[in-house]
Amino acid sequence: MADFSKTATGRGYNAPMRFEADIDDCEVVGKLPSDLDGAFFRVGGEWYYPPLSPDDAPLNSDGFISSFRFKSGKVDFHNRWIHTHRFEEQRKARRQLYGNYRNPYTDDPSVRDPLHPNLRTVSNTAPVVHAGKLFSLKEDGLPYQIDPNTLATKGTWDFQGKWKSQTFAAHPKIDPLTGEMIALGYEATGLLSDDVFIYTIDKSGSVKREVRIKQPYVSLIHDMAITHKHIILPFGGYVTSKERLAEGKVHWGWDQTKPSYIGVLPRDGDAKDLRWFKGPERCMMHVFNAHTEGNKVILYAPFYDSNFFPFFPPIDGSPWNPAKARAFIRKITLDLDSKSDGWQEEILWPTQVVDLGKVDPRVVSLQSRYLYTSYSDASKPYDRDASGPGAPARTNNSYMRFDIATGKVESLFAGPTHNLQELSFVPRGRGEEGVGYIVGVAANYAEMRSELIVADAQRLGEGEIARVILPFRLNSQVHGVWADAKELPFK
Ligand code: V55
Ligand code: FE
Repeated sequence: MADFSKTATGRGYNAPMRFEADIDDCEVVGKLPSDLDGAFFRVGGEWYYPPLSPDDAPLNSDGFISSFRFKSGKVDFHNRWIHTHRFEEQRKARRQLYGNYRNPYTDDPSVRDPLHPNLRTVSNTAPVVHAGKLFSLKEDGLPYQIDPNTLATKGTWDFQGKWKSQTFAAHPKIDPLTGEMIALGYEATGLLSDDVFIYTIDKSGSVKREVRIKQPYVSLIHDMAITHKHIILPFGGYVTSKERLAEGKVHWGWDQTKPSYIGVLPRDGDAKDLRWFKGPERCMMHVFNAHTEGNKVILYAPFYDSNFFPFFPPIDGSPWNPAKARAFIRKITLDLDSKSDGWQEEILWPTQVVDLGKVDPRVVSLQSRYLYTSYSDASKPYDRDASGPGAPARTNNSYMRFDIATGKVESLFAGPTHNLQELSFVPRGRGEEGVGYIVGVAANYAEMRSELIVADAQRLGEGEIARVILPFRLNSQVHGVWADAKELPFK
């Protein structure tokens, strides 16, 4: 029942591991900083059973969470499946029951779930920590609350019944000044609906505001940004329809004729105060940060020129174009005084980057100086021959810090058989932006194992401080987050 040999990632580095692990006092090369007290949580997908169809998207794999708990210069590791409704159902049936990515019409006939997206979510996208709780998120369902010590799944969370959207997108933003979490759900009133609900949740975790808006067309609003005054809603290109779901396709296809949009909503405003700006074909997945300057909103984001995901193919039948799936560090200016509905865009650095960016969480919503992500430094070696099966043609071999003030990049090369996943920022000290650590997982294709890199965020050019060695491969991460010991009830 669990034959993975016919799936794209059935063998080699990305083959599913399908086991949970606990390692006390992991192997460390170098010396972990003794002031690291907290945990790095990472969420991604791992197929428990192979997908029913070869056309399914890898983003439909079952949610899987890991933690690296740092304390007193030591680190413990844990790994767990997220026990979603659907995970439990397939485990009971001892086979895959659920069909294509966000298409309930492709489920096994034995699935009798009502058409509520929450029963289908795999919760495989991002961890978030707010008001003393840890959650795992995916944009098609509600958050699942996770025990930060054991990683056991505690069930879905609807904010004491005050979260009315059926969905909760994976990239809420936490305002470092107020402790509020701004979050949204799209397709909020059901599959294919154009309703978007936007919430402000106060620092104690209670819903304080709700704004209900309509989207110009139904599309994934994957990420969002906040400033001290505005909520920013970028989306574009991906489309869905009743017809494509009836045909059994994955939820999204790419429509190159569709404009991109960026919504700007005042944080204290209502639906009538929302302004949509319109732009060219763009795949708007993740943001770095945004701030408001007078009557302008400045957004830094590594958007792609066009469709990044080959498994959400163009709806016109044309082949996916890798040459346009390139992300750059973009500065987007939205002028609220302007009569036009366009925006200004500037590419700040000529080299392509990975669209998984971070800033120091203490400057979210404020003017920031540093942007962090990874990229493929072509001047560095890649030993493909020493890398095992499953190693890609090109790797993301370096972390980078981009200095907005000077345009300078400082980078850290992870190694000749290494591919970096998303990094996270660990704040340290009294609040000065950029003071802290960078942590993130690297795939080591030669050793067929995962390694966690710990680096000084102000000294990337000097190389890492320490590397945590796991004796096995980790699933591929989508997103991760650092939680300080004070933020969660750690044992
Ligand atoms: C993304 C990830 C998703 C998804 C939609 O990175 C978009 C973008 C891991 O799931 O469902
Ligand atoms: Fe994301």
